[in-house]
Amino acid sequence: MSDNFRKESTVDLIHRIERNWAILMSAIMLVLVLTVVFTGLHWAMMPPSRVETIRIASLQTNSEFVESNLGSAGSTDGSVTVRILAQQYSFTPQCILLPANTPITFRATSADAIHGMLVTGTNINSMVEPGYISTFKTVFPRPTEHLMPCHEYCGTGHQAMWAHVKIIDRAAFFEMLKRKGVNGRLDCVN
Ligand SMILES: [Cu+2]
Repeated sequence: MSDNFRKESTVDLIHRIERNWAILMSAIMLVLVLTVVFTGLHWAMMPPSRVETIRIASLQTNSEFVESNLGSAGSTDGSVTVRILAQQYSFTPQCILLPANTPITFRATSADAIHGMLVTGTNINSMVEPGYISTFKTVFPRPTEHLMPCHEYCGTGHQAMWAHVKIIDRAAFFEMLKRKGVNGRLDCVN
């Protein structure tokens, strides 16, 4: 009788422990899902919207990421597209120049390892992978400056890999772009 009672209580104990772990695991999963929902809605945190591939072999000879095409370019609809190339251990351009109050499209890719692109104080945060183009659309509300560090460990020089993002007055930006001509590309050096 007492043996039987002990067996049952051991089974009950195991069930209770298993149930408690199941509750704990469910709670952890719920917290993680709610974190994703909260950061998505409240901070507009989201993965880059689509997957676009690019051939690495011709990246710097025959693609939109050739050196002369890097930097900020104007579009006929008044928006600006900035193309950025990440490679060990720098971004090109080193200082990105953009206008305030203008729709901006970031297009970035890597020539070697996996890098990251994070514009501090904004929701721009993306991996930059060889063979893929990371795209991000945004509007900067006012002239200011941001740091843009690489946030994916990419090798021994990783900690020195960062760029500046300089936002200037819209009219001044387009005045500079006009002086560069139709295929003009801007960065802070111009
Ligand atoms: Cu890097």
